[in-house]
Amino acid sequence: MPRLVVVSNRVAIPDPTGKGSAGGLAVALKEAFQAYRGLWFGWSGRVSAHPSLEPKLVDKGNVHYALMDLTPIDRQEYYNGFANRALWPNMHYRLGLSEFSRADYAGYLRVNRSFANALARMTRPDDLIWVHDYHLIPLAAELRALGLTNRIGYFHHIPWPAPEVFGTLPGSRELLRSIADYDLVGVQTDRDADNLRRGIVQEFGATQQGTDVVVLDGRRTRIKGFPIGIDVKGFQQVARRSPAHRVVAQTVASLGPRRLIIGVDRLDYSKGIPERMEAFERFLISNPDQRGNVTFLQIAPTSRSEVPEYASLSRTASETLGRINGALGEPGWVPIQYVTSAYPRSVLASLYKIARVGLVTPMRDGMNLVAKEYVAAQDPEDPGVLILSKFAGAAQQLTDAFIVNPNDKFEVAEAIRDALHMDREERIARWKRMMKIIEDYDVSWWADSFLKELGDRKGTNKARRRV
Ligand code: ADQ
Repeated sequence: MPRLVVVSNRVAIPDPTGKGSAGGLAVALKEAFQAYRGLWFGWSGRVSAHPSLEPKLVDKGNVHYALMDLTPIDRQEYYNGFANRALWPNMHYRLGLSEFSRADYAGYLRVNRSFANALARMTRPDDLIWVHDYHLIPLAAELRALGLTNRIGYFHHIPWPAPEVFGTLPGSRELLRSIADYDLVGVQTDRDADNLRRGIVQEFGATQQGTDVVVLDGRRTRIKGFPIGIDVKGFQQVARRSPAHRVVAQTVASLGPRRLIIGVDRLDYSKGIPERMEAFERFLISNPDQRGNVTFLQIAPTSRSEVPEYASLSRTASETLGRINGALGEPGWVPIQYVTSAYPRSVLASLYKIARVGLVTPMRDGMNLVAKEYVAAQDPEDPGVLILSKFAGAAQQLTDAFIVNPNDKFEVAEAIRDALHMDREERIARWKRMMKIIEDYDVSWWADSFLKELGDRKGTNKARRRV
């Protein structure tokens, strides 16, 4: 069995107390690391003025962790700058928010190169290398330039936009070319895969072999959809135990007979949080009989607060909230409850279960795991209804949700009304069909199928592509 080497921007070391809420990728890779001996390489999350060029090594069970520190400038240019201010908005189709700077792009390439240098010294020829997400797109190109011929895979967690959109970003041509240094590239949906393959074919005149493979300068890269899933059993176990947590008890007490609508997202402009509040406002205006009978709880932990666009979003969300609650609230009833804390998974699971409607309306999202968690947490005898944006990758799979366009607040408001009125029989029928898909394509399926295909040596690229 080859060794599995995972590379991601942040590395999640298990909490020694076992109490901490494990990050998404840590949960996703747990079983894969049980099957393979593993190394997980990436940023420690720390900055230091003079970081070592060698990673700090930590051993936990059968996984070795290799942690790199960054300089403050690296963090600013690579992470806050190019990754989160240029690539992230571009890939979420928000061209007006994408801020390109040459210094940031140079910093992004520099960190990728220094990660590749450190990683190359630790790899063995038969290691399977699995790189994660948009922070590290050029990593394989850097590793190949150092002579590595390993099987290298990449999974892209966020949308891959149409070539016409991606092509507006300076540096996009070089990044697209570096995709061809991977053997296998996984994206969330078939549409993303098509966008990426089309980009490489259009930009470089690469040839396509069959549906999935592009060939550029004699190198074959397989590009296809591997929709990420959740740990269904683990999540359901957590949802079944109703925790005696203050937040759950207070939510139940404050609701009384009212029905709950829930939204759970990182505070990010891709998630459509102010737009969702306005859709709920529209619902209350169009359905005055519902005022005082429904509460919308939006949980939105602050993220990337060093990036100016996120500070601006935070202000917009608070202003929208204040305006709506001021205009429509009554003594004893606040229409929208808004909290910016992160909660343990058990609390989220209980809140999902209590909520009659899960409102998941991102403007764009690679997949959106909250949609799947909401469905998995429901009571099979009396499930709630999922309202889901057509622009979330999850909408390609969960076609039994109420699929909406989040740009149309009237459409979302109507979906809220219909969801609240849906009879139990229909709720159960839709829930069962969604649950089947969530179970069939859970997180083990995702990791297993990607790694199996990455390890498959048929059509292996023997030589490196270029100097
Ligand atoms: P995210 O943009 O972070 O992930 P999402 O898929 O919804 O989006 O995952 C968020 C995770 O954080 C969920 O597991 C959720 O439970 C958790 N979470 C959210 N709010 C929380 C809170 N207040 N407290 C605790 N936990 C909270 C990126 C892409 C997605 C893609 C994933 C995985 O943007 O499109 O689905 O990676 O590939």
